[in-house]
Amino acid sequence: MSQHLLLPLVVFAIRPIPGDFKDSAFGPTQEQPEDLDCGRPEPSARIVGGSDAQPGTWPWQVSLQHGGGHICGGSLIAPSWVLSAAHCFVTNGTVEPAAEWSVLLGVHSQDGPLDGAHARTVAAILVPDNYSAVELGADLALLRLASPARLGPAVRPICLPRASHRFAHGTACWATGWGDVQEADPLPFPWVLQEVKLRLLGEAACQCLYSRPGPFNLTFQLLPGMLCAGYAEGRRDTCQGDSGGPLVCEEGGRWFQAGITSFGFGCGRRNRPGVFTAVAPYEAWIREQVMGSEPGPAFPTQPQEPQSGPREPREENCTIALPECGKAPRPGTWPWEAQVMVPGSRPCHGALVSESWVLAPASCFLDPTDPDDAPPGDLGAWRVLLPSHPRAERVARLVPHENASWDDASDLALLQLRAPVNLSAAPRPVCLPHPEHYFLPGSRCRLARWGRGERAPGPGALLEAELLSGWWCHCLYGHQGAEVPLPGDPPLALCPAYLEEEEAGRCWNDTRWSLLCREEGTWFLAGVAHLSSGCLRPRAFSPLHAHGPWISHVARGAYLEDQLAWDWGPEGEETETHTCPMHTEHGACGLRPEAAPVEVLWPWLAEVHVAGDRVCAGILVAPGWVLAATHCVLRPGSTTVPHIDVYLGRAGASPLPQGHQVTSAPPLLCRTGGGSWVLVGMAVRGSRELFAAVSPEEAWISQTVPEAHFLPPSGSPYWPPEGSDLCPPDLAGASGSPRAALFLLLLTPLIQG
Ligand code: 4AZ
Repeated sequence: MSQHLLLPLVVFAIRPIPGDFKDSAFGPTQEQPEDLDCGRPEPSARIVGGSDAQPGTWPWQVSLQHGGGHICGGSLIAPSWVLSAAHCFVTNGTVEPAAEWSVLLGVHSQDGPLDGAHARTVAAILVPDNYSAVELGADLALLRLASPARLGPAVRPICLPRASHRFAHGTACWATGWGDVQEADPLPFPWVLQEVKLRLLGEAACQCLYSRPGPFNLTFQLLPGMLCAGYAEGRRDTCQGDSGGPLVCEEGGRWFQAGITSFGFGCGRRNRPGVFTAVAPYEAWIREQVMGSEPGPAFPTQPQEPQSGPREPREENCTIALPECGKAPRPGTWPWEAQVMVPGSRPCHGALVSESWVLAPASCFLDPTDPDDAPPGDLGAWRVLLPSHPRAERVARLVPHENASWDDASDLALLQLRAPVNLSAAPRPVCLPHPEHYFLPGSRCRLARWGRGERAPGPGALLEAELLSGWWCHCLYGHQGAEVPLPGDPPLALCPAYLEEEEAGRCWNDTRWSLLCREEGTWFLAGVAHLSSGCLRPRAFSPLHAHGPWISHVARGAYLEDQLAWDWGPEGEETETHTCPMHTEHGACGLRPEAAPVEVLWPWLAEVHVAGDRVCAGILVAPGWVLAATHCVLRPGSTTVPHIDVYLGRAGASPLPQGHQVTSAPPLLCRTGGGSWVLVGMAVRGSRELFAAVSPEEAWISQTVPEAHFLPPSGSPYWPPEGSDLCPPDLAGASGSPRAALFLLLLTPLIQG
């Protein structure tokens, strides 16, 4: 074969013109000695889920360099021509100057030169006129080299398919490149060229996969001139940095380039195969661009008998692509629940995230207060118990998160099992969210045991929870003036509302939970509770989104799953930018969760039970203080303070005991422009409609309760447009309105648990 490659250029000059080329079908006996030999690597011996290529296996693979680094892949199609993707070179509709690019040929590892490796500058970059954006097709480009490549064992051209060439669905082809090995996970040093075997998918199958639920309202229309390759289950794929590189298929002992790596949704995701520019439909365009250049690319005739894959398009559907993670036969029995048994300590609860890896809090195994605490060396005695799995699994490796010892939100470790377990109905891994996953307010969630925490006490062991609005939770735990992140940005915290702690009236400080949220019947590990959230309720859970890349980097093959539900209604409340209101060390004041069980709708409302028979409304103004109307607390003429009980977090939720008399003392709350609620007035004795303004009492209240928060002048209530029946403006000034007679109740520590 090598003698063909070393043919002198003059022989190429008498090569048949492309139109006549179809007769020169290749094959050992039919080959014309004067043809540019293509698609034959020297016999010899990122890609996501691939492996290191052997040197010389893919001699047409080139690296396109810009600013001194690898940007895209490409393929050598003729000594002076490289085929790549348009999107590598087009910015804001303009093709970048060719002079800024160079081409590395014959490279195996980007670290060092190989025999025969060399570089060429680029003389011209040609992009089809109808290219505008990757998802609209025509994503291909031709690069004319300033001088021809030196062909040799490490540098050879690939064969191009004619327009009539048909690659059968199901054919196993290969994609190559130096791209990322996972989303946001670059190929590590020494950057050895990666190869991955991908199956060609039929148009219907690809469209069907891309129509399956995904984040937001993802829709994608496969267009003519595109082809898909990969697997419904994901895992093997091209990724960022592979773009422009070739997808090649062997037919009759020769390699043809079927596609150019173009795009996809993420990398290696289930139901999201890679999308390639199909090369065959662009035969005419390529010939037109290279016209007059000798030797030009070779378009050998397709062999009559393809060696792999059926010729006829197979009818394909995509029903097999359902998630394999996160399916639980019934809530509360979790097939991913893992217990890590370390001799001498209580079992540590974690979650199975793939056949070989368990995620658990690092603090189960490391002392979080001692950053120098070395991970335990002897894992030999550790065992992992999994549901419906008779054997206790051994642990091969413990990988703590790099920030585990100082950052609560990163209190995570991955444990690798010595041997992978067989996945079935149980054990089965939980699904993990990608970084842009957005758990919708109102999502049905559950709390599950996590770490060494005790089982939650009390009767409500099911621990059902409902996710509250992201904006509310972000502001409760965030800082005053903080901007609420848009969906997709990892939120600071996830706040689920659940009843158990509220009912028990105390805070289970030593109980740790993970937060599981369900989408379309599939459970995701959405977050884990950190201990430091104290007793501020609802508790904050650290979202797991941000850790997806770390988990999949360590535990290759962890089940990161696309968002399966995304429709949050027409208002798009969560997509609006918000700024967090007034904030104290106890959280933001005046925030009312939008989607919440009724008892937390007015989270500052207190039931004040006086002398066992009267009930009136109080307002929580600081963690230890409730404000109530004097007439509610004291009998007329009496100065003796009766016995008072205050109930929080249940206002209006529970029926009052027989014989209780409800004393009328409703508070008046108004909403500020910033979205927080402010106490404006307290009802005067005997009225439900007439309110005494609270603001004249500011000095007295703030003297008694320094933690109470008063809105600064700029934060005055937002007066709705005329005609609205909310908060009439004359109440704000309070002049002429009755004086409030108020009582501040100092609470006993019961409230803090
Ligand atoms: C990219 O950004 C890219 N998984 C290339 C291929 C794929 C996704 C992204 C397909 O260059």
